[in-house]
Amino acid sequence: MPSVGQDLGAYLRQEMMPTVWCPGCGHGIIAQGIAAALKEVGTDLDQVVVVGGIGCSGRTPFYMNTGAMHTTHGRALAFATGLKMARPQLTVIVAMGDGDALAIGGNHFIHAARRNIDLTVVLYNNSIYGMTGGQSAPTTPQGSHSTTTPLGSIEPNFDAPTLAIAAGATFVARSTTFDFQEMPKLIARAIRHPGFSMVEVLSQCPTYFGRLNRLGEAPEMLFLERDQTIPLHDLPPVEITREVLVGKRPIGVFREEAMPEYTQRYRELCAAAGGVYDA
Ligand SMILES: Cc1ncc(C[n+]2csc(CCOP(=O)(O)OP(=O)(O)O)c2C)c(N)n1
Ligand code: SF4
Repeated sequence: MPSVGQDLGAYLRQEMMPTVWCPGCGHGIIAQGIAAALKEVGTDLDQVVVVGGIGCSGRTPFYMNTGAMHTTHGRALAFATGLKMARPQLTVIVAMGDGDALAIGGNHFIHAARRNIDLTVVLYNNSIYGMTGGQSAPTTPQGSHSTTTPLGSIEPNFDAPTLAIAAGATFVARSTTFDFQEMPKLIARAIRHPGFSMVEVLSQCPTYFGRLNRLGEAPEMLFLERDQTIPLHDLPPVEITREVLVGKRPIGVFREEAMPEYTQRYRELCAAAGGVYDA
């Protein structure tokens, strides 16, 4: 069973510690979750590449004992797509902030999902732009404070799983840093899934989101994650937007479906055309 807190030394670059993350940041819990998921899946680490964009979350590849790509803000999926097309045998995990994935990189996100290319996005959702000082993101809940919404955001926020499913992602799940036992299992399932997979992990940024919204320190924020979410299987089987019924965000697996995968279809196309796809 994968679990944060077990011995994950072989999966992390010890020489890069300590991390740049603030004390209490949820990003370290998610990075450990990815490490635990890799241990569970058992893939040779030489065959794994973790790709990151820019942002606090984008630092993740620095700490994983795998291949690493540190790319540009919002473009992590474009780099990951190129890598997967060139080397389809690799396991490619994309560590993305909510701003990275759904703001500047929103277009890459929906089109990677639409293609059903075999990439695993781990979406670090701390409801804010962390690295640049707490600006609002498309995930900032309506009414919440950020440095760019000092009176409270007037915009509705994106629901990442709904967006991913609508775009065509074939494995879609949500977890939290509070659920540190369950979260690596979902990431492991996503890695095993042969298609575009996304696990959104609700994470705490005590430095900006917590402070600007007076939510307390990291432990209080973790308890809020617990109190503001509900396991999917505890909900009535209606639409994904059922969170409006209970005022809580569902956690669990929203979609898991086998569909033709992009690099596979590309290989078949090349073969049918008599060409060579030699990756
Ligand atoms: C093209 C471009 N625009 C803007 C920036 C500045 N920038 C760096 S990180 C960041 C936001 C990071 O927020 P998020 O992606 O949510 O990640 P977090 O830091 O919260 O983990 C921004 C706007 C940049 N690096 N590149
Ligand atoms: S600014 Fe927020 S997201 Fe960035 S390291 Fe600090 S706590 Fe984490």
